[in-house]
Parts: sequence; structure tokens; C-alpha cells
Amino acid sequence: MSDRTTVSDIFDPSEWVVAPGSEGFTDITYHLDTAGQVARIAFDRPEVRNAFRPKTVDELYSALDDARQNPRVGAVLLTGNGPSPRDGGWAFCSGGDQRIRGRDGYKYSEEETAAGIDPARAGRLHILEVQRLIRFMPKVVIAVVPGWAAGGGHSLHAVCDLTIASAEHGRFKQTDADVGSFDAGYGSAYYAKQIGQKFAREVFFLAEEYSSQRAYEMGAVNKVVPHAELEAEALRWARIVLGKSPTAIRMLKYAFNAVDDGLVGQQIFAGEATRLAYASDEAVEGRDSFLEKRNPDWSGFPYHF
Ligand code: S0N
Repeated sequence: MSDRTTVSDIFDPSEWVVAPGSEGFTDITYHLDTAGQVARIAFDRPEVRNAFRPKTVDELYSALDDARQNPRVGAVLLTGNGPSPRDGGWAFCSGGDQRIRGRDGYKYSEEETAAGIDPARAGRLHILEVQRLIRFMPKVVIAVVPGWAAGGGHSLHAVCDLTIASAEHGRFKQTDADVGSFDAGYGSAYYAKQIGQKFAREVFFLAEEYSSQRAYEMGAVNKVVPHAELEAEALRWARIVLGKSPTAIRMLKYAFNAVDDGLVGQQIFAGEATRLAYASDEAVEGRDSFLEKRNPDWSGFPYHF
């Protein structure tokens, strides 16, 4: 576990406070900016290029869900702490921890579950639940990539709304096919919608290494910035987003999602539309007519065209 005031070499402790409830996390760090409006959630296993084990994913889900439910938070930075104390290497995330991968998913260790391992939670692939949380939360999630984004870490960057990457240390590599793994959802099919089929197939079928600049040219990265400025620039972007209408941002995110998310995308967008409609006099008349046990009077609500 890192010292929470100096979690990463490019982390500015004057900008952040430890998020309440996150003090016991061992695999990630979770901070809120001093205004309480931006969340910074970071993988904190730099010695293994921020690979995730089941406990990492549990903590990540918990922090992201806390940020989702916090009405003051409008943007989330997802990043990786670093550098590695072992060799100085930087990482966003290198995906599932291959050391504890079993035939049915990723295994909890005794260390991860002090109270023992619930057999029902033995083999886990719940990083996909994290992907859906990022995808469906009505807030902008920015991948801040200070080093390697590989395997399942590459998929996480793909599912984030925006990606900002370190010019010097950012590296992208989709290793899934090297290790017998395949993200057949957002990590590949949706990623192909971002950068195009030819590039996406190249990234997966060859599993080569791409610099931040090359990833930017391919359309996978929004901005490449000097390493030392990465977190400051990401925070600046988050604060720009905070200057926009919360309702416009959530409707836009769900509009961007809907075309690729089928009925789930339609359901989420429609749910928000319903919530907006509830504020109208027309919807109030419908509710009141029921409560007052009378027929609704729609005469004040013309069929607009
Ligand atoms: C990231 C790489 C390219 C970095 O190379 P570099 O800089 O040469 O460092 P290394 O010396 O290789 O690494 C430093 C130390 O860190 C350990 N390490 C690195 N990555 C992992 C990892 N993923 N698991 C365990 N350990 C890791 C190294 O072993 C080394 O330690 P020592 O010196 O003690 O050996 C390079 O490290 C690399 O290629 N890493 C592996 C990337 C990878 O293949 N990840 C797994 C891919 N698959 C998934 O992530 C599946 C995830 C998933 O859950 C999923 C499930 C269902 C559907 C979809 C998904 C999905 O999201 O994909």
C-alpha cells in the first residue's frame, strides 16, 4: 500500500484529499479533488505494471460506484500510480494478474480475503462489471495513461470516454491473444468503432507495441502530453467538463452510447428522457389524475409537430 500523500511521482498532493471510506484499500487509491468534484482512482500495484487481481477489481468497482453515486462528482480520472519501485517502469494497467488466473477465471488468494474464500466467488471475471460501470455512469471518465495500457488495461482505456497519455512513457499493447484471453465486447468490437476495423484487427492480431503518439494518430487517444504534466492536464480537462451542464453531459454520453448498446442503451437513454418528462405539467397531470381518481385532462397539451 502506498503512502497516500505521495501515491505517484506525478501526483500533486495539494490538489487531492483521500476519499472517505477508501483508507483500507490496498490495491487502488481513491482521491477527490479539494472541491470534491473530480474523482481520481488509480491502480496501485506498480510492481506488476498495475495488473489487477480480484481484490483490485472489487476495490475499483467500489470506488467507481461511490463516484457514480456522489452527486458532487462530475468527472472521474482513472489512472495508474507509479513508477514501479523495482525498475522504474510506468503503467496504467496491464490487465488481469496472470499469476492467479485459473481455468474458470481469476482466483482470490488467502491474503485477499482475510475471512476466507467464499467458493461462490472462486473464479472471477468481474472486470467486465467495471467496464459496464464506466460505460453506464452518467459522468465523464477519463483514462489517464502514464505508462503501459496492456491486455485488460487496454480494454479499460478503450471503454473510458476520453484518453490522455504520457508522451514519454505511454505504451499501448493488446496482449489478449498472446495469453489466450479475449475481450470480445467493448475492448475489441467497440474499440474497432473508435479506430476502424483495419487498425483494430492489427492491434489485436499482431499485439504489437504502440506509442502514445501512434495511438493518437490511430484515433485511440485524445491527447498526448509531457509526462510531468499528465495529471495536471487531466485535471484541467475534468474541470472543463465540470463547467458544462450536468444534464447535457449525461444525455450526450448516453446518446453516444445508445447506438452501440442496443436495447440497454435505449433503456438508459429513455430512462433519462422519462426523468426529464416527469418535470413537465403534462406528466404532473397524469400523476394527479390518478391520485385524484379522475380522467386525465390532456386538453392543455397539444400534439406538437
Ligand atoms: C505490460 C508489459 C507489456 C510490460 O512489459 P515490461 O515493461 O517489459 O515489464 P515486465 O518485465 O514484463 O513486467 C514487470 C513485472 O510485472 C509483471 N507483470 C506485468 N504484467 C503482469 C500481469 N498482467 N500479470 C502478472 N504480472 C504482470 C511481470 O511479470 C514483471 O514481474 P517479474 O519481473 O516478477 O516477472 C508486460 O508486462 C506484459 O505483457 N504483461 C502482461 C499483459 C497481459 O497479457 N495481460 C493479461 C491480458 N488479459 C487480460 O487482461 C484479461 C482480463 C480480463 O479479466 C478479461 C476477462 C474477460 C473478458 C475480457 C477481459 C479483458 O478485459 O481483456
